[in-house]
Amino acid sequence: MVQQSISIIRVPFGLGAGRPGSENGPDSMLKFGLVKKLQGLGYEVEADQCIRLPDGVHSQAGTKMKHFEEVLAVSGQLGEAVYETVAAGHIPLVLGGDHSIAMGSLAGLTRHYSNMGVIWVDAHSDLNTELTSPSGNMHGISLAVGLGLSHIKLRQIVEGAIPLKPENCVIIGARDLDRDEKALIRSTGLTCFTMHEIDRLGIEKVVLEALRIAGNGTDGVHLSFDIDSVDPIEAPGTGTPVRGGLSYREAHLSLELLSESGRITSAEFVEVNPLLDRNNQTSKLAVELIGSLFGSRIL
Ligand code: EXY
Ligand code: MN
Ligand code: MN
Ligand code: MN
Repeated sequence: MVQQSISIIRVPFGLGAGRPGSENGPDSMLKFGLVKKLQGLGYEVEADQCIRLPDGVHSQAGTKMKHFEEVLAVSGQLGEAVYETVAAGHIPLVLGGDHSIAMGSLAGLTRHYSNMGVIWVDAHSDLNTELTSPSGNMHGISLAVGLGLSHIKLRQIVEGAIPLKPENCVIIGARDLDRDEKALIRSTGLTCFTMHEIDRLGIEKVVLEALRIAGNGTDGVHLSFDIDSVDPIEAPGTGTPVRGGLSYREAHLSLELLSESGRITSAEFVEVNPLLDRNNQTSKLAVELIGSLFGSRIL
């Protein structure tokens, strides 16, 4: 990590997902020792920012994308908070909440960074658009919005935000892709290391290559970590689990390598759903993984 002061931004919002519960993610990660862990690693930590759905925002019944207005409203608030945080010289650590909030993170960050790389660790690619989404859930379109491939533009969420460049975006851990997402990945030149590539190349090679791609000519690299990238045996508490994910050690090594690179300038951890968890093991795992990203090591 490049700076020594972390500003945690809680986003207790889950309407972008298909199942309730991820709105409880931020408090659960704090409850299981996140602040103490980061302080123990030598960081100054602020955790007072909390982004809530503004009053009076309601979705139009009958529209294909569910809770569209609420997602845009939360993303706008989050985007401003992330922008202020990074402009003030703190590392934004966003805690979700479902993955639709990434639209806000990306909007706020691209207002600050003129050339930002993204490493998207996820069982999914979140590359559907309003036209292709099979579920109407907004958490399945957030990277498409970030890349400017959706009708929703980042600049509508935060003034001055700009689209990501596919040549600086990397997905790691994908294993559940829709037909239209596969077509988009092939046509945009974005790099996608599915679990097949991870099995064949090994996670170290994949992460180092992801860092080269996301760091190539960029002035910031954002990590968007969806906990469903980890195998459901280790991370059952999430709304769209998919078998055959990252092992416990693959997840930790990924974050240890990202940490050692010194290139990660912001991060978000999303889709932790305590209502679906087993003995809070997913919340506890998320706290451990964030610790690895910020320097925790075995020895
Ligand atoms: N591709 C499916 C959809 O678009 O509805 C599933 C998306 C799941 C998204 C989760 C957050 O990663
Ligand atoms: Mn401050
Ligand atoms: Mn996701
Ligand atoms: Mn996912």
